[in-house]
Amino acid sequence: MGPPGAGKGTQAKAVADHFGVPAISTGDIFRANVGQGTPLGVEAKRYMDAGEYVPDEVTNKMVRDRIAEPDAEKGFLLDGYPRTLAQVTELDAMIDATGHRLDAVLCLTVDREAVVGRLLKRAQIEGRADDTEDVIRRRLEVYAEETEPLIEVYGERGLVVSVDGMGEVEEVQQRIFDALDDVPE
Ligand code: B4P
Repeated sequence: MGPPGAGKGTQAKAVADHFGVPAISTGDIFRANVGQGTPLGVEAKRYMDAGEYVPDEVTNKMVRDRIAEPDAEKGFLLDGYPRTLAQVTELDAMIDATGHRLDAVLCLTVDREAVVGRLLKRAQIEGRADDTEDVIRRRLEVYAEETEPLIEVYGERGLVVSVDGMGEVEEVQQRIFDALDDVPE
């Protein structure tokens, strides 16, 4: 978990590889569908381009289907999900139904100026439609309204592992591994 530009996608792959599980990124799945022009992609694009969240029903169904795939049988890392309270409830139900357990909720903390700078830099390299200054501002607002409160929800369950996301990618990665070492098996 973390605001747009915190480094979620950047770090997720390395953490998932380390634990030998797939990294399931809702943003990546949406972008792949947008690229292929599927009905899901056409619907998601409208929201993503405006900096809004894709509706919960659509996102929840997509994650439920992805988690049911064989490579997720032994566990998985979720990148960018859950982002709303309704998604938390749905994830709880999915976890119960599949016999999995939520081990930790990793939260990357970063300064607002740093995330804006990172996303504007990515805009120059990748040209993502949601990396313009106006859309970034909206994404940060939506994050504060919808997703930040979830940190308290998971904090009350004792699951939050907070990691400083400032600094070089490798430095942040090392902090993540150190913090996860302290999570009980
Ligand atoms: P995401 O794909 O999750 O986009 P993001 O929040 O920008 O994070 P991302 O993982 O891409 O970026 P990162 O911080 O790694 O979501 C995109 C959209 O999809 C959402 O706005 C929403 O519309 C939709 N969506 C996704 N999940 C949803 C859900 N559950 N419910 C509803 N809608 C959903 O990296 C950003 C940049 O920073 C990169 O260029 C990276 O290279 C750079 N960077 C990373 N770490 C750095 C470091 N330490 N130093 C310098 N640069 C760094």
